[in-house]
Amino acid sequence: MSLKIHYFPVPGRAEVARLCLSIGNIPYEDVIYTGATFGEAKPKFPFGQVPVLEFPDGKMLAQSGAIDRYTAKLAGLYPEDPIQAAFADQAVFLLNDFTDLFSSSYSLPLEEKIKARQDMLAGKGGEKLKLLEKLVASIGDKYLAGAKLSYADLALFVSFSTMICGQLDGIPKDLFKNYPALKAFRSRIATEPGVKAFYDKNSEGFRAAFKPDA
Ligand SMILES: N[C@@H](CCC(=O)N[C@@H](CS)C(=O)NCC(=O)O)C(=O)O
Repeated sequence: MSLKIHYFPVPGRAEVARLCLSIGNIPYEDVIYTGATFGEAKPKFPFGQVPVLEFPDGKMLAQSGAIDRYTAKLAGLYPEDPIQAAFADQAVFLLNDFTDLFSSSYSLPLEEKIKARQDMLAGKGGEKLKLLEKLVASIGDKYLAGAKLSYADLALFVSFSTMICGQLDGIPKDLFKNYPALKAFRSRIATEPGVKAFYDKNSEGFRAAFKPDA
């Protein structure tokens, strides 16, 4: 019996954990839901939402932030040095400040969604992207926390790749044209051997944009 990740057939909030387990060579199984099968399964999840990580004994862990850190620790992708761990978390929390700005737009009708996202990118979202650009520029061609890849690099990579996939209404594929450090960082993390191996095997849908040259 291996770990199971319960989620939808998209990268979304499950992708960092999938990448961590894959890079760490830790066996896991994806349990994928459609709208209808999720409705049936919803009551069995701790907080009625996914992603959920199910342990071999049937225990279930919810909240992507907890799942990401746990799987990163299993895979050696959560820094052991408390200071580096804090810097990894700092980058992820700044990223969350940006992605949280999107959450209310998902349920809007198409035209309102596009407008809300464009306004957000021109306002508060743009301010967060500038902060992310500054942070990523400060590490040069290194990693966000210490001398090696961590879950923070993966979290930013997943989020940035999703943003430029061209399938999110109101978010242009060239979002990073004015953010050269973010663009270069995304491409660089895509070439990390474990990341590249994962997307060589998984390149459908949104994941076509998770390649180095996307
Ligand atoms: N804070 C939670 C949010 C989880 C969440 O919003 N999950 C969504 C999918 S991305 C969900 O399950 N939506 C269906 C529902 O709420 O019924 C996390 O990060 O795991």
